[in-house]
Amino acid sequence: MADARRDAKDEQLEKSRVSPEDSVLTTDQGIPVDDTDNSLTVGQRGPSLLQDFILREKLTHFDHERIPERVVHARGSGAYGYFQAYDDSLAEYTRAEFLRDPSLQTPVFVRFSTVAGSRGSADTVRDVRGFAVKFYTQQGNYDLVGNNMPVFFIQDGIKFPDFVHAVKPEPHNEIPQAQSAHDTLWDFVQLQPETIHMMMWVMSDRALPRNYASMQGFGVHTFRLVNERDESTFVKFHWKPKAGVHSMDWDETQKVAGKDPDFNRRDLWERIENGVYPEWELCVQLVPAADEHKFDFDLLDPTKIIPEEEVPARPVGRLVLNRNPDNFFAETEQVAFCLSNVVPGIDFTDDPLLQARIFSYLDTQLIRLGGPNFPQLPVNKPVADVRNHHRDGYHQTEIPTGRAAYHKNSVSGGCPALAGGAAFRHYPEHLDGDLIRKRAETFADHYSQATLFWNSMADWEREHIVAAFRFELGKVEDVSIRAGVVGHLNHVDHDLARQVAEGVGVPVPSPAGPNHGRRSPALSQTGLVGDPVPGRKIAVLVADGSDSGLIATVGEALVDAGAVVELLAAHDGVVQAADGGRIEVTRALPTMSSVLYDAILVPGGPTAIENLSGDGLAVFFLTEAFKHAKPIAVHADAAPLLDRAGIDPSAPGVVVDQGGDTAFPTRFLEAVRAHRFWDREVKHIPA
Ligand code: HDE
Repeated sequence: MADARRDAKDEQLEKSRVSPEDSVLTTDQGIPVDDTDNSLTVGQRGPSLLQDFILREKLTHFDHERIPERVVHARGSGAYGYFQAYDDSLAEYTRAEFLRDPSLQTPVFVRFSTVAGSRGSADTVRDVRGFAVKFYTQQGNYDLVGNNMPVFFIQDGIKFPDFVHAVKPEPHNEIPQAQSAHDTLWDFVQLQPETIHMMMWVMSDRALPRNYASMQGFGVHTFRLVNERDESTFVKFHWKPKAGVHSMDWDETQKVAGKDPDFNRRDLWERIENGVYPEWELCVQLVPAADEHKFDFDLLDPTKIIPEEEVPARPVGRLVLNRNPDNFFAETEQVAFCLSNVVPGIDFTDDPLLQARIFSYLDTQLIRLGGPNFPQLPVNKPVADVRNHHRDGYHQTEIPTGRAAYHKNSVSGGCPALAGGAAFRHYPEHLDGDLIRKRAETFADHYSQATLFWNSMADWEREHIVAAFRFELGKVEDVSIRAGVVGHLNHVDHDLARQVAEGVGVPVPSPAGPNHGRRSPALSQTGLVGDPVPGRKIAVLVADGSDSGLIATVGEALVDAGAVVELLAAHDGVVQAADGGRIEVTRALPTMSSVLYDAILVPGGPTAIENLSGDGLAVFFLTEAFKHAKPIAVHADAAPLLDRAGIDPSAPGVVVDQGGDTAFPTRFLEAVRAHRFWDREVKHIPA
């Protein structure tokens, strides 16, 4: 079978790749250089010379290395892959070939990101994640620039600068970095209730993804699919991860931010290097044009979902990420997503947030990438032919030949000729109205869907949401802002408002009205388990005297299921197994932490257990993993160690091998598949 990673985009990129192999150091002009360590000086201790073009070129290039980071979504990581439609079932709705022709494997580049933090901020902060996909289709580039949450903070793009200024570090002291827990954000929220639905999502575990591979993605806006007859169907795009939707514990994310700020980036990179390719299903919710007004919300309002129980999300294709970029700056930093990049068969709606985005992305690339030729950068270049009369500008890297840079022309034989039937045609929407500056009345309900979200959560999800509001508002200094937010939560659900109010020391408001009681089970992570095992990291705690038999059998079962198994001991090198054999240590305990792993295995061997029980790092490792609701598998010998770590061996997710239990590896694997045991009682655990 042909290597799916060698596609048209990769072949195109190959022409831009420059390898250092078998090369000699030169200047940018190709002049060979034999000393890049010493500048040209007068005598050994004399001044440097202006004529030292080697020094000047090196410094000048360095001085100009930085470009502006993205205004939002500055921190991100990307990868290449492909998209393939399952069948031709969308052919009746859209002219977009990549969506309707199952024989096409369309190359893609995907960039995941956090929103608020700077380029060097930590991955695991409480934030929305960007999920931007560039499809290099044969009809031109299509960019689906989405998030991992299906709604947004605001309804109209004109509010975006206000919102971003509120969530970013405060302007007087540039504090806090990559955090939403500060006064200006929550002040914005209390004064702009359209944010409330999105704030429910941001306070939920969706804002703490375990990895990019287990995040859902959403196009957020309602778009249009347009067919050959110029008929339009409304569409919402969803990405559903094969690995399920999984999150981390809030305490854990904060620790990971220090232990490994690149946690999500590293995970994506390692998965792809290890051949555990992240995969998503593209699903669409289709709404016939005639049904535009049949919902109790406005389809054009980006603070609303279409509940999947009302309009099912129908799977139409598969996205696979299978190749890491060669160079972070050249590819991941310079990739330029633009909402205006649509292909024939996909079109916009009048969603006022979307309308502003169609302008904003192209605009931002012009300053970020320094001019109008950024689509020529290798990562941005379409695999479709590009021919037009645009000329010149900074960084023109192509050499357009011929005399005519205008249309119509006769000197170039009229070329490039107009595209005819294959051309992009805007959906011929009929519009009629007065110019007004006023929010649509159909956008006025800010609470019903926030309530729907709350009602749809499992108990543990609700507990996490309450804890998140308490944490965030607890950091807000102005108590009137806390009370203002609680006032809005009271319209979402009185019990939610009460719990938050009690946590942040503001009065509990009297009930604002009954909860409508509706639920959308598709919103809870409980039902989105998937298969999270491939790529998962399992720590095996070993010491002199460990039973290597159990390590082998359980390790094999885990590795067969795609997990990564690492053996941790007090020191690097080897430890001696109970049977006198050698156990190779993968990493020394002091360099790692439980928060970097998904599950823990402690093999038996009384001496090893005694050794581990005397090692504070090993004991804390277990205590902390237990606190973070992770699966823990131990041999029965480990009882004293569990005791020291404050772990109840009968707690959910603690798998004990009484000795010779052949089902033990399977039982542990099932626990790893379950991801976390959120119902575990951990209040008394100090970690
Ligand atoms: Fe963005 N957004 N955004 N945004 N956005 C940017 O474009 C903007 C919005 C999203 O990996 C910027 O290239 C406006 C919604 C992602 O490179 C900028 C509005 C959604 C990324 C910009 C929105 C997003 C961006 C900054 C309101 C989810 C990262 C740098 C009208 C559906 C793309 C850049 C990447 C990036 C503007 C709202 C997602 C400034 C004006 C809604 C994933 O152009």
